[in-house]
Order: sequence, then C-alpha cells, then structure tokens
Amino acid sequence: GPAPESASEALQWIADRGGIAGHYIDGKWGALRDDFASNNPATGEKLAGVTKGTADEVAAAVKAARKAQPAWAKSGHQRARVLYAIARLLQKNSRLLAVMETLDNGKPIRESRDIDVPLAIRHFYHHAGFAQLMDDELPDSEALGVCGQIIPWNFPLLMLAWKIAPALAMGNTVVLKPAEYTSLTAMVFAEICTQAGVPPGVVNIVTGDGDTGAALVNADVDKIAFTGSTEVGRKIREATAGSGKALSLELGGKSPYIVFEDADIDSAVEGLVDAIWFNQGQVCCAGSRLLVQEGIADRFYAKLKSRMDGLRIGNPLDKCIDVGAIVDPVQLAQITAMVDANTEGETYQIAAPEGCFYPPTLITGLSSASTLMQEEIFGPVLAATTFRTPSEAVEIANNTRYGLAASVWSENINLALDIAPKLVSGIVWINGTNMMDAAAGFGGVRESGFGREGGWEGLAGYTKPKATAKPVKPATP
Ligand code: TXE
Repeated sequence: GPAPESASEALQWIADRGGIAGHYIDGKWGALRDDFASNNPATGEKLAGVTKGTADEVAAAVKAARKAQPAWAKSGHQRARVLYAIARLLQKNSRLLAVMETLDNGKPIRESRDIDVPLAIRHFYHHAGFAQLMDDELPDSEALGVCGQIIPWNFPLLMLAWKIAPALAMGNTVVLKPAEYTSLTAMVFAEICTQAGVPPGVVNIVTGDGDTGAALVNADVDKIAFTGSTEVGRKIREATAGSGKALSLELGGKSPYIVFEDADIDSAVEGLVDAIWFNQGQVCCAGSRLLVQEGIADRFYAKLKSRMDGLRIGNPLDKCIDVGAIVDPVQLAQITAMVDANTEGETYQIAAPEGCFYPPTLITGLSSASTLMQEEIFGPVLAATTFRTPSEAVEIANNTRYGLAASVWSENINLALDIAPKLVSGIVWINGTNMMDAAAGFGGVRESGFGREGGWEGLAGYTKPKATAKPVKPATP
C-alpha cells in the first residue's frame, strides 16, 4: 500500500511553538505552561504540554470578547469576508490539520483528511454566506453577545467549527475551550484567525480541563454551548439555571440502527461500518444499537462478521487503516470494563494490536434492557438484538433515555416514512447514516440534550429575536 502519511510537518509545527499549547486571548498568545501532557494515543508519546486555564485567565478572555463584540456585530458584510478568509486558510492548511488531528486523537488519517477537515471548512463557507444575509434578512435579530463554548475530543476541529462559525456569523464573540486530550488543531486554528484578519478578542481559546470548563460556565458569558457527556451536561444545566445564560447541550446517545427484512442487506452492512466503527465508535450519534428483523438476522450477522474480518485496525497515519486508536487509555479502560462486565449474548471480535486499541466488536442476542443496549459505550462496540414487527422495532428503538439519531433500512419507503415520525430522535436517516451537513440542524431530545447546530435552527441559537413595534400613524396627505 501507499506509505503512511508523514508526521514531520505537524511535529515541527508544535516544536516551533515551544511544544506547548496555551491560550489565545485578544489576538495574542497568553500563558504557556506545561501543566499536563497531550499524547499521541497510537504510540503513547507526548505530543505537547498543555496549559490548564485558570479562572482569571478565563475572565481575561471573556473580557476581551466583551470588548470586541459591539464592533464585530456591526457589519455582516465584514463578518462574511473574515469567515470566507478563515475557510480558505483552513483549506490551505488542510494537510497539516488532518495530520495534527490524527496524531492528537488517534483517528484514521482517511477520516480526518476526508471528513473532519472538509466538513469543518464547509461549515465556515456556509456560515460566511449567512453572515452577509443577516443584515438584510434577519433585521429583527440581535447577537447574544459573548458565547462560552466547550467541546469534546472526538471531533476536535469539526466541533470547534460547529461552535465558532455560526456564533461569529451572527455577530457574537467567543471563548472556546477545547477538550484536554485534543488541544492542538485549535492552536492551528488560532493562528489562522490572526492570518484571516479576525479582530483581536473576537475568537479566544483557553485550553484546560473540566475545572477550566466550569470556570467558563460561571464566567460573565451570555451563552454556553456544550458538547460532551450527559453527566457534565447536567452539571452545566444546574450551574446555569436561573442565570439568564442561554444554553445548548449536545450530549450522549444510543442511536438505533433498524434493519427490516426487505432492506438492501449489503448496503445496510456497509452502513454499519460507518455507523459504529467510524472514529472507533467515539461518536455521539453512533449507530450503537443494531435492531435486525428476525427473518434475516442469521444471514445479516454472517455478512456483518465477514465484513468485520476485512476491517484494518492499526497505525492511524496509514492511509489504508479503517479503525485507529482509542483517544486515551482512560477511555480504553472504560470500554473494556463495560464489555467485560457483560454476561449476555454472544461476542464476536476481530484482533487488535497492542496498545491503545480496541477491536471492532459485535454482541448479538442482547435484551433491550441490558446495560450494553442502554448505556453509551463510546467505543467500537455494536450491541444487537432482533425484532419481529415494525411496532416492536419502534418500541425497542424508543426504549432508551437518549434520543439523538436513528437509522432505518428498508426498500419499502412507505414503511420507512411511517416509522420515522414514531422514533423519539432528533435525526432520522433512511437507508443511510451519519449524513451531516452545515445546512441541516443536528441535535437531540431527551437526555441527548437540546438546541441544534447547523441549519436555521443553529443560527437562531446564536441570536435573540427582538420584536420592535411603534404605533402606526395614518399617513398625512
Ligand atoms: O467527556 P466530558 P469526557 C461521553 C463518552 C465518554 C464520556 C467521558 O461516553 O466516555 O463522555 O468523556 C469539559 N464544566 N462523551 O470525560 O467530561 C471537558 O474539559 C464544564 C460523549 O471527555 O463531558 C471537555 O472539554 N466543562 C460525547 C468537555 O467538557 C467540563 C463526547 C467534554 O468532556 C466540566 C465526549 C465541567 N464540570 C464524551 N467537566 C458526545 N456525546 O459527543 C468537563 N468539562
């Protein structure tokens, strides 16, 4: 096969900056301290030291954002120009960004190159257009002000784009905190902001862990936009209750993947590779619960297992790899513990290399109430069960505290369209999975959170409507 992607440019980039990730506040690099390490999970090697942001540093970032906000909100035209410039510079740096993401997170280079980075760029192009439209089309909307944004480690650059692009487009300024495992593409992004002519204070990045995140939640911000675990989402909801801060939460999931007996089986099997083994299953909308109609179950599982045998797991920089490393040994231990604790059903696994890797896993014959069918594993583990009738499929699918996404596979479009509205879920994909676009609202119901990112709903989440009225006087002749 082709030679693995070279890490040298990305490693040099980090070395040139003293090997430390830190704060970008008011257009300048702030404190740079080696408070904790960011490692390459595929090798265990340290990539960089990371600065743990203090409450004072968060406050300084919020202050800079506050100062910059009124001028930034003035001209949609200027915002569009800047957002287009960011998009173009992301494109220009796409190779560096893809390699950096793969080194920091462990995801296959094929994914960071073909999915994470292009979708992040698309998000900026899409929202640049809306920035320009806002002046004319949304005259009754105002920016919220300063938005605090907290993101997870599974799609570091893409989640940054989902948060920053719409906020900036609508005239807000931001303070963003990357996840502790994955701060590096946010550093490249900060430099791109300077090059793109983002005015100082409009984009601020504060690195750190949960303490830094909690400080941001408690800071003088007008909104908190959070993507991460349901547990932390709940804490943030409590911390902001009654504060007047706007809030959006994009949390966990246990999304059903429903295959009817008349489905195109080969496509449904291939779809599962994307649904549960994409990004090692560390995806909030992962199709982690497989529901197969009884009559085809044996045939379906056999095809799925043979497809699993063909998955290539290993060095994420290898361009032929399908499944890379788990983000961190802590996460690996969590996945391992959950699977090891299970005593139900039959387990099928392929071989995985030594180190921070977990093998693609299928567990069939689970009851709908079992832990593996109910709890988010956030790893490459597919929990499967069978159903007899469409109504039973709906019942099992909805037997969850989550409600993020669902996939329905059937060649009978009437059946699929009948099922879709019955699923308690923010997103339904028919004969597909992971179909995401900057123009479509993404988000969940129940314990998967609320608020949408992308589409009109995503834009609306960064504005406050204002109805301005005055008495109508009769026209004087
Ligand atoms: O998430 P956290 P973690 C799930 C997944 C995973 C588990 C733990 O099951 O195994 O969560 O992952 C910041 N106030 N998901 O620990 O803690 C934190 O620094 C404010 C699902 O990585 O939720 C990081 O930036 N912020 C998920 C971000 O929150 C706080 C994606 C997310 O970290 C904070 C990630 C606090 N008190 C994990 N504590 C998805 N559904 O997409 C932490 N943070």
